[in-house]
Amino acid sequence: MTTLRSVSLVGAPTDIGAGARGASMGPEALRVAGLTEALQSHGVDVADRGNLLGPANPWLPPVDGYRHLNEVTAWNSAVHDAVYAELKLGRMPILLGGDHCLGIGSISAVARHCRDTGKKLRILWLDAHADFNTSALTPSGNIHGMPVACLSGFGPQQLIGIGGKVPAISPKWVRQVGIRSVDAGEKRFVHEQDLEVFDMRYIDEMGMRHAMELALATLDANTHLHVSFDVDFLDPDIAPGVGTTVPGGPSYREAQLCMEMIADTGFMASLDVMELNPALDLQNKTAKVAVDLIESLFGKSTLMRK
Ligand code: Z70
Ligand code: MN
Ligand code: MN
Ligand code: MN
Repeated sequence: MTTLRSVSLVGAPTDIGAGARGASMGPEALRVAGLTEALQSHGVDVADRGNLLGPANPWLPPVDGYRHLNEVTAWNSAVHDAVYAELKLGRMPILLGGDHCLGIGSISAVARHCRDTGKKLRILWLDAHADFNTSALTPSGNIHGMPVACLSGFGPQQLIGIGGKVPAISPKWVRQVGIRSVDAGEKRFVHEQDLEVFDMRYIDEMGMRHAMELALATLDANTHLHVSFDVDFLDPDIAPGVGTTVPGGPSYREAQLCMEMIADTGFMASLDVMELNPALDLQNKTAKVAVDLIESLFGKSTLMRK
């Protein structure tokens, strides 16, 4: 087990890229649900760095296909710098979102760290959505629907340039799991760019185990595994507290298996926990489920395993 045992929590309290308000309260809800204590109970050294600062949400309509582009850029620059600094210290950053537009800052920092250290990067994108829209394809202008495209070099210069290299990643490094809501133009672009997607139809037919075996195939000791966990990946029955619930997601057991299989690789070196929306939650239920699943990412085990 080579998973880093020193983690840094970085809160990014904003809903600047989302279509609903409230993900800005996500970091505090995860803390209230006991994230630090849960990680410590598995022997993890936890440093809570508190919350990043950034512009307020002006809640304006999109301009040229982007909502709040300048504010999204400011937040992602702050996330990039914070995540990159933690990686340089040899710690595992856990980004507490905040909406999923912040995956641009987080993953561009991880990609930069991988260039510095000669590591291969694999990105596991756990989400109901592909987040592969562009300004021309988006039905909403919400940038939380665009981070995978931006990281792959399809987006506005001010966002795709964060982290110092365009594109920050190749779509070949991404595996998406749990996908069940993709816009029409976005779907064509996913196929054109040949993203590897294990959608819910695949999981229904083949099972979470097989999907994860393939999504985690060909990792080796030189791989940095980044997990970008959009809480709307989960079925709304267990995770109602997200801005965009999509029925038909992974059950509690399927999600646990997914996390346990990631833990078993020992290669996870950075993590995003995104889109938790306490304004839409029921007594912090979704935050508690998220903390429980994060524990499994750190090896909370069954009686059958050492
Ligand atoms: C839609 C869009 C999205 C999260 C919603 C929705 C995107 N494809 N992502 N909730 N996390 O507006 O681009
Ligand atoms: Mn490192
Ligand atoms: Mn997402
Ligand atoms: Mn989503």
